Amino acid sequence: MVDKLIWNPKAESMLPKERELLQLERLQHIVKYAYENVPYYKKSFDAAKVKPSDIKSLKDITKLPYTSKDDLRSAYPFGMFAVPHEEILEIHTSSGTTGRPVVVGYTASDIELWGEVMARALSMAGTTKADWVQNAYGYGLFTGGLGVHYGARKIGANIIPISAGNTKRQLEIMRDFGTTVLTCTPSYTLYLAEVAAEEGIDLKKCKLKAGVFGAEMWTETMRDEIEKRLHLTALNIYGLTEIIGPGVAQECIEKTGLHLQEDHFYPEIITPDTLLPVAEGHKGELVLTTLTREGTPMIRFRTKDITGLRHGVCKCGRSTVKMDRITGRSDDMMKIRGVIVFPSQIEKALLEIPGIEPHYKIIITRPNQLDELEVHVETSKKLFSDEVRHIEEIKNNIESHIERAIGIRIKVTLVEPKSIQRSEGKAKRVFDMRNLK
Ligand code: DLL
Repeated sequence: MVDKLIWNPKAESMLPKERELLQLERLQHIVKYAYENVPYYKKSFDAAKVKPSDIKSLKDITKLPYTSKDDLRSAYPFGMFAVPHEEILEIHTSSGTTGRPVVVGYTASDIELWGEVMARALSMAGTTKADWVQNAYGYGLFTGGLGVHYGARKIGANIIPISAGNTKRQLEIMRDFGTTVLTCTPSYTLYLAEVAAEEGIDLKKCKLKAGVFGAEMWTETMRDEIEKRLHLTALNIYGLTEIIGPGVAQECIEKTGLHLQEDHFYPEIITPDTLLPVAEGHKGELVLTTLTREGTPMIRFRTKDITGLRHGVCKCGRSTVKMDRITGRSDDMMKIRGVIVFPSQIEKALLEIPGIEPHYKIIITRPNQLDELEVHVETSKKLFSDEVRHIEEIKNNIESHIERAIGIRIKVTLVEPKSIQRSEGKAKRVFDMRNLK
């Protein structure tokens, strides 16, 4: 049973008018602070001919220039820092798979803020002092491990700081210590369930009640799969290194969107092409401004994540704006023969088919100047040992199902159970071979 807990009712259930006043006060402060302490912002505001004193209402935020990941990379390593190094307590970096990593710094007050938003997030999953939180996000420069750690510590829960990996040990600890809250990437949960079955560990008999899963894209169908296999309530957590790490937004047990901690992070949704705001409820790219960060304040950071926002009071009692599940990134959008396709559409379509395992990879190639998309998908053991004719039928069925979902026919290859590499952290599912040529 997941309790309905609100960690900070004053902040999370505030009247919208009251919150807007607080946001404006904080926005005016952070814009002036960034302008005066980070040369990058002085330069970019001056170039856009905007001064901190021009921010008279929340809408005036649109006068400010955007900040992109490339801007942050150019400032490598410490160009975005607003305080001297003596005041920085901790450093984190984005994974930096392409190019230089983004470096962010946390002052004592930023660490306090991180603990606060993460305590709010874990409370949405019913976490109390009485819980055992098995934290299987990686500790280190990645923000997942320490972010959850600070939140669980603030709540006073028992933290099992196991970090990512060591799957057999994770399961033994889960069973022997009586873990109640599991935190890791959604893809890792499926691997845990798979190894549990091999090791004869009955997850039904474990004490798991909730999971706080994020750091990568996942779908509603994946949630159903995880809940069925791990016997817990699976909730979505969102965040990014540039803003704070995990804790920017989190789902409550109503599962109707992620509450965004908007007294600390101010959200906007824009159309990536025109950079203009979209209407309430419509999807676009999320842009975030940190209202209270001291170490590395971010003004209008373009996250590239695609989502929509909805205002209103939730059944849980929180009044914070709700963000839809992320359906893709404006930069992982695939354009196949002129059609825009997001990996999440493929995942959703795949998992609707019985006998298909939630393990897949998407491969993009360009054999004759034309993009080709191929999906490798694992089948269940039973299905794989079936007659060739039957397998061919299933393959055609999947191809047609995906075609109905995305509008074009792509190639599907059924592969042996367990042949697709499992991940302990963020799963890599899209392989764009076009860049390798
Ligand atoms: O992934 C922070 C985090 C740790 C979030 C643990 C949740 C749990 P980065 O490594 O900087 O930070 O990656 C940030 O991951 O811009 C999204 O594209 C993606 N992402 C994060 N959470 C979700 C989610 C952490 N719930 C990038 N759904 C973001 C979809 C997510 N994508």
